[in-house]
Amino acid sequence: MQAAAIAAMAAHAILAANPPILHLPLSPLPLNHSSFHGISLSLPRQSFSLSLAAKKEPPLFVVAAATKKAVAVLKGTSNVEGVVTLTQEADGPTTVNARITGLTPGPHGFHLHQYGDTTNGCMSTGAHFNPNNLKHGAPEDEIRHAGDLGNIVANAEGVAEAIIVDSQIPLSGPNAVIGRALVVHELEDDLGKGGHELSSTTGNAGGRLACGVVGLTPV
Ligand SMILES: [Cu+2]
Ligand SMILES: [Zn+2]
Repeated sequence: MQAAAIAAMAAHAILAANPPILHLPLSPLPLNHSSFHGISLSLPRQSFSLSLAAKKEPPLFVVAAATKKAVAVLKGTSNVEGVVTLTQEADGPTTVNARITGLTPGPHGFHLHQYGDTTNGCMSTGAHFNPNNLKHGAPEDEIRHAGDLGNIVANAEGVAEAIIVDSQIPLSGPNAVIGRALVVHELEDDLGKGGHELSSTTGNAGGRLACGVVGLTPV
């Protein structure tokens, strides 16, 4: 409700700002008849101050700062499946809410991969999302792929439920993860510290059990 109200106010602000901006082209009017001088002289002055005010508080910024929500439905060739939601308030961190079933009990690597392409199953989602060209790591590491979300842990029933808060997987802007894919792996992600040749690229997390493309959903 609050976000809708802000959006409505922003929409109103845009509408209210439009007439003064539209008045600007009227400034050549002083070339017209002398009887209109009084009006045409005062109008540009008014529109100048109003358009300055509009620049100070761009209404579009308010709209862009509203809550954003996305969802990924994970599926694969096994019976592993799940639903993951991603929510971001303004420019804050993204909260990932995951529930994945059909896993073997224990930790499983969980990453945001580069592409939302599942033409060849989870294999075509590419490598870990890595806009800063760094090595694989843990979510809390400074040196990590943006897509490194660590491990999710399945219980004895094979169900993994996790809430992850991360600031490197925004839902808008140049590094937005909309259109990319979430992948859950066969094995534990060693977070780059396992000493395996794959540790610095994939955390040696094994096969890709299920994946899903991150898409926008209503807030
Ligand atoms: Cu992965
Ligand atoms: Zn990684």
